[in-house]
Amino acid sequence: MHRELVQISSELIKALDNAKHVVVFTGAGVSAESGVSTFRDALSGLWARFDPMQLATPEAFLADPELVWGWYEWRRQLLLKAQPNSAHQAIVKLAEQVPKLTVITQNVDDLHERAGSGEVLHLHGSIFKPRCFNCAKPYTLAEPPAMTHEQALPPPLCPDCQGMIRPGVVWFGEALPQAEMEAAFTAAENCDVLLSIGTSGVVQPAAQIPQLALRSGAWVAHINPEPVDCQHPRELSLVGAAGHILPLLLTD
Ligand code: BJW
Repeated sequence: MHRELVQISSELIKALDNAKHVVVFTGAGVSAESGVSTFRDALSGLWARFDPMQLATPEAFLADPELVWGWYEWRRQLLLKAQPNSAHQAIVKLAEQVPKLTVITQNVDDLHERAGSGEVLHLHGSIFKPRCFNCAKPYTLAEPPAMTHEQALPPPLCPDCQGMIRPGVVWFGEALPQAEMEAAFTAAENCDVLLSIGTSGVVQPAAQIPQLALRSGAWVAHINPEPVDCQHPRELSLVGAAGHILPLLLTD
């Protein structure tokens, strides 16, 4: 057991050693060390510069499709250049050290998959799976245009119905994908340890997942540079960057 972690919690390490099923629940913070902006960090988060209601709702898209599509194409271009970091890689190694591990992410990037995680439950969709706003048919995107900054771009049109192509993400006011939600809630109810990594825990219904695991008897550890207020005896806050803390949880 790593000395730094013994000081943090030997109980968590014991729970991990005995766990039959571990859930890893991630938010934007797990990709921060890959250079991907979070949403709500006061200085560097996307929402410090943009109003979420102007960019991440279906109403915003219909009101100004070029603004919204251009913003997502800019982010897609950045994500294509980003690489998985040591947090994504530690999750892959952890999966080799426990009998069963489920990755649930709120992220629309594919960095877990590119690090080598198998099945990943994407609760808020994927920026790489656009579809028609009108008929929902999936659309294959070309490389994003070279952009040096966010810029307005007209969305492509659906070859079948001429509807506008939209990003394959879940916007505010939209339902989460049902199969992923059900699988995520079932995993949270049946795991022994849940690691909640790099999420502010404010967006519903995903934010219920750690509480669901706690109520079902699991240990829950929050990994975040900001301390997380813990109310439950089986809940811990491991303060630090995911890329630093997660490798400490691995068996040497
Ligand atoms: C690090 C780090 C490092 C930094 N290492 N950590 C109940 C009450 C109130 C409101 C609602 C409610 N139920 C529903 C709502 C409305 C709404 C909601 O939750 N609003 C609240 C914000 C008030 N929810 C919805 O609308 C959801 N839909 C819904 O409920 O539908 C109901 C319905 C049912 C049936 C039919 C129709 C409707 C949908 C929510 C969709 C969220 N979408 C977004 C945008 C996705 C597209 C895009 O990428 O643009 O998803 S919003 C944004 O927030 C994104 C994220 O996945 C999500 C969560 O953010 P996350 O990941 O936690 O990031 P941050 O930035 O908040 O936090 C980063 C953390 O990392 C910080 O803590 C840092 O400290 C930390 N960190 N560096 C570790 N190195």
